[in-house]
Amino acid sequence: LTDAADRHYDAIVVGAGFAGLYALHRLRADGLRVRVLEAADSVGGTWLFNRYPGARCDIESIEYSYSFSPELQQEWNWSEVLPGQPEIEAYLNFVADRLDLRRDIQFDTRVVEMSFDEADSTWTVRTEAGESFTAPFVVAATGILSAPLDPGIPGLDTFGGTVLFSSQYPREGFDLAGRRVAVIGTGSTGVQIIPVVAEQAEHLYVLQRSAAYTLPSPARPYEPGELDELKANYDDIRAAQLVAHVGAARTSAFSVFMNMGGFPPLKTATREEQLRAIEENGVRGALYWSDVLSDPEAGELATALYGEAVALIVRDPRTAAGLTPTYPFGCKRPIIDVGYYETFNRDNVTLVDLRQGAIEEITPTGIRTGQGHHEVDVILFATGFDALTGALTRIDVRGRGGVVLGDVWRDEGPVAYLGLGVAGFPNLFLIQGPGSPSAASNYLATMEYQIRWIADCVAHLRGGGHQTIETLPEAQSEWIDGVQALVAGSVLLHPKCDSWYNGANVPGKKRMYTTYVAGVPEFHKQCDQVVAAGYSGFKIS
Ligand code: NA7
Repeated sequence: LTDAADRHYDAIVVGAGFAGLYALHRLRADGLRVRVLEAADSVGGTWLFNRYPGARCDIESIEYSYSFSPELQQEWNWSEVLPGQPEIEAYLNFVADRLDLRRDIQFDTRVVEMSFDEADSTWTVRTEAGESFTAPFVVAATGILSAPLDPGIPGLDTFGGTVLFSSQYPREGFDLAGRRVAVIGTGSTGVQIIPVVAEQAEHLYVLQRSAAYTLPSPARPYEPGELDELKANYDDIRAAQLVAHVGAARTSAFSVFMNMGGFPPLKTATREEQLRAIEENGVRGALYWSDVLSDPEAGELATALYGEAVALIVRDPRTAAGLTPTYPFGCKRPIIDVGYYETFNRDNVTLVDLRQGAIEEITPTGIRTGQGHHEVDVILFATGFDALTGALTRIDVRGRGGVVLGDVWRDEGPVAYLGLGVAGFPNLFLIQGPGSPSAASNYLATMEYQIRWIADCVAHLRGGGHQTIETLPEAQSEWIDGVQALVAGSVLLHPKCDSWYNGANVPGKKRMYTTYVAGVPEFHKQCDQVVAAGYSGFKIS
């Protein structure tokens, strides 16, 4: 251990994923002494841990990448439109090397406690190994989907086979050949895993609690020369990205679902027109009508038609019915897939629709549901995350008066101002925290914006001889109320929609929708205005 003076920094960044790496680079460029603390042994964050078979981004590589450096943009070559996990991990390693970031990152260092000392306006950050670091500023680059959800199924510790988590998949991979595998979870992750595992496993049981709406993915390799052409126009691509509602103007899960304008309403379509739509367009034909999101009755018709479209692909009628959602389309994050429904036509794949009988327990040899016992060798959990807040509630974060951030979020729900600051926690900056566009956008667009915002703010404070910036409680309440007003009356608040979007996927978490849906450009404008008004809504001391 070095002595205390050596462990005092101008800023501490927690996490070395996309956000942490850029925060380090940007703050260091301003002359700050920065230390990044990272639990893993390498860079990558979410894209290091989620190395499960089939892991792939659902936003185009040239937009889901750093925009701050023309050199990085030109030097890195993406091979695919929607990049796979290995390529993103390699990209982040390239960036870390190219910008010489590793010298300021301490790996294998899990932060367990952060407390703010009011006497000297300093954060003390403690690690699992007992080290402590101090700094006036902390950037929590801890990720929005980085705290895996414990599925809490009784008997898991008695299981004699192998337990895998999609979000902690073994680095060396895992040979599934000849094994009976259960995948639990059919969100974006499960839908990606299932077709790949089906090809490897002897038998795959898909344990599904809620059926997904998923549309065919536009994933493909770039054509020869295509990337060069895109790179030649990178300035235009980035400019278009920044004015796009979701922070991505090109191919993405959002574009697949949003390019539905210009179609007639489903409610007035004849039966022949409805059937023709699904025969010609598959599942997409059930959803692309203009009234599906705005009119609940049209939404119900669309769900039924979606089931008919699934039944055109999946041969076994019972399986097709099991794959039909029972909640409205549009209230969970869009999912795109590669051969998902076709997978259920394989002889070695069985759908276990948990709506017909839930999981009761895990036994030494498998999983017991209300429908019987399924003998398996491997259980692979793709059960999601304690999103947005989970990474920070797992750290003992104490602000003014020793108030614990986890307690605030438990009692008030996930609150923050501009997704950046929480009242009572001075000089602690969140990235894409509650009330930011996070889930409804390309994470990278606002992440980069926020880090520039934070760096400028820190420079402003240091330049003016100020010690702290702190969210005002009334500004926070007003912001969160505004965020919720944006979705009032929309399908996003439908009571049947339990998801990480509203916290309902985590037992005991306050159900609250805190994603900003007025769009990335508007969000950035609002944050700019706060600065122009002298950091309105914050108290600077
Ligand atoms: P999600 O979207 O939260 O999906 C988790 C899935 O796991 C979902 O199908 C859940 O069913 C299911 N789940 C969770 N707990 C259980 C238990 N105990 N038993 C059975 N099934 C369970 O997480 P993902 O990782 O797929 O995706 C997260 C985001 O990452 C995604 O939106 C993209 O932005 C990238 P449920 O629907 O709750 O009934």
